[in-house]
Amino acid sequence: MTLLAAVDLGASSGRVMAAHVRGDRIDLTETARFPNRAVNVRGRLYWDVLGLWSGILEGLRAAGDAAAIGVDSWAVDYGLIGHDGHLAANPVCYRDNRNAAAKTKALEQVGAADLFAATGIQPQPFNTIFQLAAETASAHRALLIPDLIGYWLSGVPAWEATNASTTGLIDLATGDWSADLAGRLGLDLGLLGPVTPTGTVLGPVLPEVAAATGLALSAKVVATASHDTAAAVAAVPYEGDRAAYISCGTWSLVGVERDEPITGVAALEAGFTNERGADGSIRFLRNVAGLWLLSESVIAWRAQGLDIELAALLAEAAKAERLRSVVDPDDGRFADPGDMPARIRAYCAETGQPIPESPVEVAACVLDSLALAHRRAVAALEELTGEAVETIHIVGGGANNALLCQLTADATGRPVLAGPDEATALGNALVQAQALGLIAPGPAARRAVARASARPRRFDPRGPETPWGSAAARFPTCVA
Ligand code: LFR
Repeated sequence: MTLLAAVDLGASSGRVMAAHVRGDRIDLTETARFPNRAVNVRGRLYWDVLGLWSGILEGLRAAGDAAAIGVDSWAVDYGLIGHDGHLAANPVCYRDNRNAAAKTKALEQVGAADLFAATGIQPQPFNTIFQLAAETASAHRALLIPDLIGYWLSGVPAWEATNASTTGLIDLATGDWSADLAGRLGLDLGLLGPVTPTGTVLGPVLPEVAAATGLALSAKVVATASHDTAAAVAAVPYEGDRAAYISCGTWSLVGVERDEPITGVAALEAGFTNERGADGSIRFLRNVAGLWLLSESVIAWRAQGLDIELAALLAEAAKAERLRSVVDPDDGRFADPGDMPARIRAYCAETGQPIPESPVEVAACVLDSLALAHRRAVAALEELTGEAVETIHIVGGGANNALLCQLTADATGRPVLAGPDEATALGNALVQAQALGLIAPGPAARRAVARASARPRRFDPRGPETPWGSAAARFPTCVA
């Protein structure tokens, strides 16, 4: 048995998992979980990266004698490092509003279709390319969040490939930073170093990290699939062909794996993106606003003094009238942190639907709406790839939300296989295990271990899809 530590940072919480590699399977135990939420200071949304670092050190201390550590997190955000090697500015959250104007300006210089054709990345305001265009601080290096943590752990700067692909600055043809795009947008490529192949062993932990955590000086830091979605997709326990995945947490990332990108205007307009997978494959997927709508609602209710218990709320929402009111989760108004129930009510009022008042009604509306958005994305996937989707794997925290899994099966008319819920940490550990030679290389060997490590729970559609089809047709923005 070999012990690895998987550090997995999400937009609402971070965790450290001890991964016990036992030949043909990996068992995970959580050693620390700590909250994460963007912090608003003078109108700018920051991440509390130092709070995360403290949580990581605590989790590593509790993990014991790990042979290696890998870090994954949400994509696109970065920390700036000065010439002295220290943090030069606090990382800004991708939901900060500095990006929208930068995106508009950049798209005037390089059209959306050209940008998409060159990089395969859906132009979204939060892409690193637009964040760098909006950046006011100057620095020596920009390190994406997992690379920043990896640098603090090992002293070695890296630009891991799966996460680098999400920046919107990697040329699809070369797999390297696009000097052309950087030149046209006036971005300093000197901030970025060579793209680091996924699974590179960066080196041992720094002595100060070993001292703070009790890790051995020989413990290695591995550049795992550091984009959380890439890590989750690396651990999908596919059981057959023609399966799509939904990596479901703050976001629902709905997609398939492919050998080749799809960069035509239809994919651009349908909101799809082509990110790098752990083995250099393409993760062709669409970002659907996910359980963020629910988690922000819970925060708003608790701030109002309501005593909300999530499991009880979901149990009631399961019994609520279905499809009473639905919203398009991807409507821009839901993107910023804030009072989600109020925004949902405003949307329903504007569209002439019954207004969800109680938390149960709001939760039912959110879950029906997410299931509909999953349906829309799966339909678009089939159309764009020309390949049928027969099964849907839901992985990540959303796999524990039985109601969402059932509604997704109902709305899409496809069986849903739910789990593993810790797909991201599992994928993180699987890629590390391969880098250390504990598991044979390649996706097939990795998926065999993923299958042995977690048995998915199956949800079959309960009835005809018809009501979902007509609910989707209620909105021009929500057509299936
Ligand atoms: C999911 C995720 C998505 C990315 C979004 C923003 O956690 O990494 O893949 O588009 O967060 O970084």
